Amino acid sequence: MAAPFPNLQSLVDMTNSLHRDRMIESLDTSAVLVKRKENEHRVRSESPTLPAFARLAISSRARIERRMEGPMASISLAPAPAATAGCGSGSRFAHVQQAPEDPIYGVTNAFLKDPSPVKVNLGVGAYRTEEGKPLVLNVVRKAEEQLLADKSRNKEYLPISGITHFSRLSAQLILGSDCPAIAEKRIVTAQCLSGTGCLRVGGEFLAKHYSGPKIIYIPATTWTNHFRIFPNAGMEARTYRYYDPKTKGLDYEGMMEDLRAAPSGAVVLLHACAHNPTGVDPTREQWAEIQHLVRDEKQLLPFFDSAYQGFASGSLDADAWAVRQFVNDGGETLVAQSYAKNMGLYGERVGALSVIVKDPDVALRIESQVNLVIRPMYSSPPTFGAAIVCTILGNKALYEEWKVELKGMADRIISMRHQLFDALKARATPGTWDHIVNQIGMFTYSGLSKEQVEYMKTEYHIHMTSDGRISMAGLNTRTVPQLADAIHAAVLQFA
Ligand code: PGU
Repeated sequence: MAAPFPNLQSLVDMTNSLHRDRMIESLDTSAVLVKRKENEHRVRSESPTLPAFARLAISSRARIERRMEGPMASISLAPAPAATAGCGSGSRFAHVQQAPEDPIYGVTNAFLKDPSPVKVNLGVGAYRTEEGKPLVLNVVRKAEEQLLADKSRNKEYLPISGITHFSRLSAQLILGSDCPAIAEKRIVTAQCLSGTGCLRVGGEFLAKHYSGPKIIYIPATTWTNHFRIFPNAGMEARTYRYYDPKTKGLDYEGMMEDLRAAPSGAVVLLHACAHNPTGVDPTREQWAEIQHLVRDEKQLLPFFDSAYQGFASGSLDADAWAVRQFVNDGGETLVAQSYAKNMGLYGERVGALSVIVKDPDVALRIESQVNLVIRPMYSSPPTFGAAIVCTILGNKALYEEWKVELKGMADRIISMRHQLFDALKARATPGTWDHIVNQIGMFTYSGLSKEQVEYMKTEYHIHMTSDGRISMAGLNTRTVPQLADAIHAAVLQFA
């Protein structure tokens, strides 16, 4: 019978060499860090001020190198010393570094770990009821019941680009049912995995097939995931100025200047409405000038991220206004739509990516290439969430009911803005707080500093992202005073 390790010596050699490589690598890392520190402080390596840690790293490396020149047998197969075992010695993944925590999911993790009974999560942009509970819309429940009762439904794979009916209804929702691009078949819409999936697929399609510069301009202050999605998709990400902390409003001049300086034909990411995290949107006059710059001056390609249609104003049409202006001028445009917030389908991962072009033949070819991006990524999208959307958008009564529920969510958020503003006024909290009522959508970009946010977490168990963003949808009448007290104390503490 063959021995379990036919060549024990080669196993010993392999393990030893892994240990050695890991040790040398980690010591080299230490030496590099030390070198950097040396440069920073202009400390010469022979200087007696060289830290003990540095001397140890350098001498240990020399020792190990000397040792490895001797017979392999002199190194035992014993477990690696504690110091290297800690960094995963022996594993082919030992070099893997701990990734930084996601700025938004990290808040949820900290909230879950907080044992306080009064803790409040104002981090993630997810709607909560006045009772602080996640909400499943009534229309969604009704659609689910209809779907479950329909025994003709099956679990077959969807086509690569999802349910065709879903795509048509989604395009109509964002562009308006009278949109010429739809009638002229100059549009390709694919069902993707919520807003993130649309942006990722759209980004990769552009990286592979866009004839202009593969550079996307992203607002300097934006949803943090944008900065990962596009480079991962193969696009170079650059920023344009967007938010002015002094005015807590749009840095319109800065934005125009940066877009004017972009290479002609570059892609520009625009938030369709309710800019995340700032809650600051351009006015309609400013949009018209942005459109002129994008289309006529620079031939930029607009890529709209629409994650909050209906959430900003309570009106689906008003919140789609900017997108429709661009699409209806006949120019080419991409749109990523999410149903996470406006239908509360967060975890169902339902979204639609539309590419609107000038020519129906081009649209057909684009469709084939978008499919080729999707197929090796996740093959085809999930069924149930999109079926819910189809049921609601395809049924007049349910659609009307949805609009009422959507407005209800938007109105509750707006009412939270007023309650928080009034509570700070009542406390005479130093500073101006008008932006709480002036900003639009799910978030207030409070202007609170990292230190203030940290203080509010430890002293008041209020959890929010470190940039001072408050998810207003997570607030309710009961928690407004707690937040106002926390803000008041934080402002006084770090005046
Ligand atoms: N685009 C913007 C501007 C967003 O704010 C979000 C979600 C998305 C796209 C993607 O949403 P999907 O769920 O993929 O449709 N931003 C939320 C949700 C949490 C997160 O970071 O994914 C937020 O809290 O900012």
